[in-house]
Amino acid sequence: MTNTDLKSRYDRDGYVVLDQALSTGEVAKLVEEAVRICRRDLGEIDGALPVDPAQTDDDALRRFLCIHYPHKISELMAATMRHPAIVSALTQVIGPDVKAMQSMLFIKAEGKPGQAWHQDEMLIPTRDRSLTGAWIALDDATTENGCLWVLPGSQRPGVLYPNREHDDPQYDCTVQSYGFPYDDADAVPVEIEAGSVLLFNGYLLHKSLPNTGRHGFRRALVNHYMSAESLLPWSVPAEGTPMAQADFRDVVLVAGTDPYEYKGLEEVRRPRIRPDRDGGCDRG
Ligand SMILES: O=C(O)CCC(=O)C(=O)O
Repeated sequence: MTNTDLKSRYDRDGYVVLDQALSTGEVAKLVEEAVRICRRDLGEIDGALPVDPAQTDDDALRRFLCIHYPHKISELMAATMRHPAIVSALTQVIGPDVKAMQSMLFIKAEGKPGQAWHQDEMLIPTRDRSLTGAWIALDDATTENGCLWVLPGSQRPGVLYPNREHDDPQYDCTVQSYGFPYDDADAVPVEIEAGSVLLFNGYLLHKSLPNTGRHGFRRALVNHYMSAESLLPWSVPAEGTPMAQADFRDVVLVAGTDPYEYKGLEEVRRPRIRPDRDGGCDRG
């Protein structure tokens, strides 16, 4: 795919697949690292159950639906944020200056829920609509094991649809978008091979269904990026700072320059689990 094709497809559909952007060896190393993370060899994860050294690797993995911010404890996950094939595509769709603000490691063993329709910009609000997700498949992602589904073109109106909590057992505890002018018949499953990357716009409506496979994980590493020119009002600003100046500085520059370098960086987030529906949804 030429760079022009990549950009025009991304602008039209809100997503593009980078086939085999990671090699088999790179995927294997990330899968091994996922085991070390889940065994807590690399550091603590807020909300995780205590480690049981007698557990098999698979059982250690199965305890997690998703771990947020694994790049904080894993050099390999942090390096993968800067993967050249992904960064090259990001500079096509975002621009020359790109920063990352989060990573998520999905394990999603058989029986684990999906995530309801949502737009990532509702959760991570850039000021210039530049939010872009890079969903890296660590296993072949299929409709059976809970691949992503997208509503192509749903990013184009540039509208953030409302959100609500839900009790649908197919989905984890994160909120669900509603009131949008598309329905499930418009949805397209994005089945991709391990090592391929789905790059998608922060306004694109997307969801995943449960892993209905009999055995096996649907692992994916998801990193989020945006233009380094935009402030990111994603956390409560320091006392005395007006909300209009809020700027999340727990970021990693992956391309170009950071015009706000003078502000320095700040550790705001630590690795934590995403609650599974089994563990109850904390709505406190
Ligand atoms: O991988 C999944 O199941 C959901 C991921 C997702 O929706 C996201 O990264 O925004």
